[in-house]
Amino acid sequence: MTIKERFKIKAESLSAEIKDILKEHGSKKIGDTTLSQIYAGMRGMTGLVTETSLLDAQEGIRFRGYSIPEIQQKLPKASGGSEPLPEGLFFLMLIGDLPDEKDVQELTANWQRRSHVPNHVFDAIEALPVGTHPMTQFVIAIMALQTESQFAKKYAEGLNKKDYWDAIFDDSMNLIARLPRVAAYIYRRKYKHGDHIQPNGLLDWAGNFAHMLGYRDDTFQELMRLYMTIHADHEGGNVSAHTTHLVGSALSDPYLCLAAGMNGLAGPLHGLANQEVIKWIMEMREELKTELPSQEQIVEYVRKTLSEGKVVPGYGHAVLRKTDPRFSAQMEFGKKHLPDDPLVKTVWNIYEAVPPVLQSLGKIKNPWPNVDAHSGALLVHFGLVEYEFYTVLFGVSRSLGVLASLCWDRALGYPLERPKSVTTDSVKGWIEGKADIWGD
Ligand code: HAX
Repeated sequence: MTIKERFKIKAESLSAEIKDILKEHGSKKIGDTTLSQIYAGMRGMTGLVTETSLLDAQEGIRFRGYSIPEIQQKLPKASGGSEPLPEGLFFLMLIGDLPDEKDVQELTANWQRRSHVPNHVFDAIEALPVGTHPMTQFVIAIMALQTESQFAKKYAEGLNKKDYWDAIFDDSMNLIARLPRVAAYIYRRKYKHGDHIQPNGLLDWAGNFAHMLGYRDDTFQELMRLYMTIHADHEGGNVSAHTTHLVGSALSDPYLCLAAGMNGLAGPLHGLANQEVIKWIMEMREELKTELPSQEQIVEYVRKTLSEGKVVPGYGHAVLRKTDPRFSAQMEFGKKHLPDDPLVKTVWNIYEAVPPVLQSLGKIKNPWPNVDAHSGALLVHFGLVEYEFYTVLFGVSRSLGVLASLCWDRALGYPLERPKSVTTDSVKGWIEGKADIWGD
């Protein structure tokens, strides 16, 4: 059975289950929304269904019930490697079952078959000034790829709504297959004088991405497998996942949806934080004129950052209230492969120094590091020092989660998303008992 046939069976079964759940329990209430929540970015408000992963504030992310250490242990690895293959995580998120070696090999081969990038996409990238931020180039390349959308073509021809998922599935698979080539092209164009590297059809998805970026080291390939796995999904409410889902609810095709999600990922409070972390550490080292600042120096620098009205990048989270297990997984990788790297050691010293300072402010709900606090230092070790590119790496990985979810959105027939908004005048009227805040 193909992965598409397996997905169809799973989707039909869940769709029937959801109908039953709603029939019996549809009028039950989940939580009470406060006025503060409406003004404060909907924090803690349940308003979305996302099948691929679930975030616990204390424990961190679980993909279909499996924690990061569990997926590291249970997902198939590349031959001779010890990190999970992102193909396996995609299979798990899409199908809901752990894949075996054969499933993962099939997915690698499937994505290789779909990976051809048409020339006009490279032309669109080449039309931009070379100094253009890599995330801008990435989004424009995704938009240029939109000419390939099966969903858009079939919808224009009059697609039956029960078949939406099928074209969305093919678009999503094609996009995932093509993104590493596009991202590597942007990297080599901007930083390696346009000296491009052809794909290697014998490698897995992340291994081939590392190869096209120009990094041959086996340990770097392992890092890319881990990186592409742990950045893929963080339930549905984060900006990139929510945006992709929201835009998809208008029946925009996966190219339009992913480009929108990637624009959200490019914000410094979300995915761009990974470049901000390395930029911040490099500036600290330069100002202090040392490669390995002491704890006291770091504390001083953090205080300075805060006094300038800036955030400490890589720290804090809207949902998590503990050290991000994605940070811990990268720390373990560092301890295993590069324990003496001064930049990696600085990241660990920051981990000791920063939380007490943030805690002492009394307003930050989570003083602990998130995924972005660690990733850059590992990349720098292998020579990938061009930190403006880091969010593109995050984006290639994030496509796995948000596009698996988009397949589910259409397979389950979710409707247009359209929450109610209010004005402050209407809130004031409601407080005074003069108006109904919920009225139109
Ligand atoms: N440094 C300084 N101040 C911080 C802070 C940090 N790392 N984290 C939170 N705060 C501040 C907030 O700005 C807010 O201040 P004001 O009341 O003055 O506006 C206050 O503490 C309360 O914020 P919170 O409730 O704890 O956090 P939020 O849910 O509002 O925001 C953020 C969560 C991730 C946006 C926030 O912690 C932050 O800006 N962190 C730094 C940027 C970062 O690392 N982003 C990546 C997050 C993970 C991710 O999406 N990766 O892609």
